[in-house]
Amino acid sequence: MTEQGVIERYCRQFADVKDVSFGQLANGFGFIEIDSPQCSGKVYLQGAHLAEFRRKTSAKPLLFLSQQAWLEDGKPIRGGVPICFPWFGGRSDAPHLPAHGTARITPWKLRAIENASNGLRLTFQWQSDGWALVYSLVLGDQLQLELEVTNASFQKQTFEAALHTYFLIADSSKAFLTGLEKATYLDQLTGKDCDAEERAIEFREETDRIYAGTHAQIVLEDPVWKRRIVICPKGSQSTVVWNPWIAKSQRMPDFGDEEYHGMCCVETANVRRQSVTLGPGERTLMSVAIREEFSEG
Ligand code: TA6
Repeated sequence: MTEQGVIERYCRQFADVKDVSFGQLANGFGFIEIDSPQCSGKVYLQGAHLAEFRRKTSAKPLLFLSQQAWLEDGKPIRGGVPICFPWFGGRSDAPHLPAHGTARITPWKLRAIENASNGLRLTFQWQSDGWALVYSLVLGDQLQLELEVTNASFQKQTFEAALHTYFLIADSSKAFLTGLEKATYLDQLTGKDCDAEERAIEFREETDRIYAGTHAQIVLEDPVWKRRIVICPKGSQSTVVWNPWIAKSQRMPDFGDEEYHGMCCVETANVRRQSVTLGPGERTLMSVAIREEFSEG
């Protein structure tokens, strides 16, 4: 249960902030709603989880959220932008630990809401296991997400992180990704390292790949809705691309059997061989700017 007190405190603390309201689901799961001239959005306090985002001039929401998503304490939310930290995927050395780490299934503290030049900036913080994270989201005509990680312990530590972004698309069999043509990748389904394909990424089967290397710009082309989603990562050495396709969709209780048609994940990350090691007190930043372009006609 998100403490009732937390929501009431935020309501008082941010009473003068325009375009923002706080609420709780019937089960107490707390959230912040944004409704500004540029965009609307919804962020759950658990995981500082951006679950919904729609630019006011866009015909469609930017992010996918499963119709069957769990919205309850301690459970991951299937959609939006889960923050995977301090590890990515399952832990083979500790299989009892939650997939994708603890940050996405524990409460974050809302530290500030400010009017930035490019939108409303929400800043959250989270501390655990010798890590101190500051996550800021700017919701405006574009979406900007920035994760700052500090090693708050007295010894060297290594982490993996991913902004596990679920994008809403019309038809995954017609959408395609450009910008990764020259990147090698680890196929998570086979465990094999693969050469660059030198062509756009299309979805015809379960696709679960970790692309290595820095990428200036990745574009998710959605020809049906005539939308280009332009993804500009910084401080990210990995990009994860995922569509569960048929069989995996049927195995996920919090995901509809047919929902793979309308989504794909393009994740700004530092994972596996691109995990990050920080000395005591060291910090690092990973961010992504996401904008939409609609073609006429
Ligand atoms: O990012 C791709 C991936 O690692 C897939 O292997 C799949 O497991 C997906 O994440 C979802 O993970 P989750 O723990 O949210 O079900």
